[in-house]
Amino acid sequence: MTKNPDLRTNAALSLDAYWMPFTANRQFKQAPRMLARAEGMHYWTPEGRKILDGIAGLWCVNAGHARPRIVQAIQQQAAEMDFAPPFNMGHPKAFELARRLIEIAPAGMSKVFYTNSGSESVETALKMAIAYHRARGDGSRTRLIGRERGYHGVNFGGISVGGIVANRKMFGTLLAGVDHIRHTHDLARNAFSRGVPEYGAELADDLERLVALHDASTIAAVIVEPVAGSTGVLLPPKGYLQRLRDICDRHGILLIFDEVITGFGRLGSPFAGQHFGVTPDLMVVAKGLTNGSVPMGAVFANQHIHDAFMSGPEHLIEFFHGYTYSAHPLACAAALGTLDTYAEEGLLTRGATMAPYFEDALHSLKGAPNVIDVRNIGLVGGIELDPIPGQPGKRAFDAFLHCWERGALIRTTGDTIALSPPLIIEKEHIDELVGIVAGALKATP
Ligand code: PXG
Ligand code: PLP
Repeated sequence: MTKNPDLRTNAALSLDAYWMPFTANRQFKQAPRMLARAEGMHYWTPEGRKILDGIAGLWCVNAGHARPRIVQAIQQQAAEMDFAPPFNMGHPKAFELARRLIEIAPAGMSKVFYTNSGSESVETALKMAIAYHRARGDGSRTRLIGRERGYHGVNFGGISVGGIVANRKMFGTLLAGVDHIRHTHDLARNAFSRGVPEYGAELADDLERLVALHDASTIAAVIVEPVAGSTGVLLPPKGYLQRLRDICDRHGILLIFDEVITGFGRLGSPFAGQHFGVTPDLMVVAKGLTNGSVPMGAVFANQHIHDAFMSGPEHLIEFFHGYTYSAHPLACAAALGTLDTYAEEGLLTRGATMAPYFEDALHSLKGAPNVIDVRNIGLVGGIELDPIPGQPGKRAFDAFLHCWERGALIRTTGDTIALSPPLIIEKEHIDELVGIVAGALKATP
């Protein structure tokens, strides 16, 4: 390992060129937070400080860091075949991976289309939905429905159906023909719920309002996160997702689940669709697919959607869409190593085993300074704080900085702290993580 130069004294010199994503660049470069190494539940800084990973990197390193099967798979693949063109050509691991993914996916999800990120998966699913209706001769179904506070990545389709104002307001008119149903967050009725909240299934009926406004014959699809992550860990009220499914069925609208965060064991089942017993028509994944090791995303489709495309002359392309790096060999190898690791260690259901302990630990924060809600499901937690008047987001960001200094990596969004640790977490890690968060809440009143 190379020795780290003094990044603080050299800040202007060495940090200038990199324009960082979703980061307060000027603040960061004055006091950079660097990571140099990772293994299991931990990161290490260049100075050798050990940091407990409370967020699985960025909701993606579900099996923990530097897992041997994944490392070896990537190393071997890089030496064997670095790249294979995905258009008109194939390589065995791409097919093997799709077959293995279908085995763990919700029943009915029978085709896999590869991308390189969650954002690309979202665009792919939205295009599939519109093209599916057109392929069936129902070309007036072009409208896409998202949900307020939804996060579906950062490309134009995704921010259009997304509902986070900061991600939308700078970017002009976005995609035409998009509307949104209401979000489900309701502190007045549901604060400090353990698991899914009791109240709010009727919010799914908001889709009926949009059907009445636009007519079902113009609506292609609805996209939601089964549990919304980036917007602050918002859980679906009891019965909500089934109700959404029923309304979609009644009106011939496709239901897309964005499982970029909920996929691959986060809730204690392989996918949220299985956890809630509701199967979508299209399912979007990324992140945990390769344990965060090589960029990769995918869209799962049911047979019916796939078959609607398979109608023209056989020598013609059926779906004019794809990426240079779709089914990249390194990503396929990494994903296979990841699925092996998940299977060998039972990680896709381990979240369910650890959830009760995690839930109790999180809810011990009720009563800590400024905590106005605690939310949890599987191995995801949200701790919502009362904002400092006139400084939204600052209270949670101060807690983030405090945790970083005390040796834990957490994530904040607005004034909510999100915890989403690797699924290999043990009870003592949960105690340590929640203890550090409790300390931060006391220290930053
Ligand atoms: N859909 C959902 C539901 C996501 O959570 C994406 C799409 C986009 O994936 P890519 O791979 O293009 O980033 C995501 C990504 C946060 C945070 O702080 C969450 C995400 C990305 C960045 C930050 O909560 N989720
Ligand atoms: N821009 C140009 C000029 C290209 O040639 C390509 C791909 O061939 C792209 C963008 C898209 O790149 P990717 O397939 O990696 O998404």
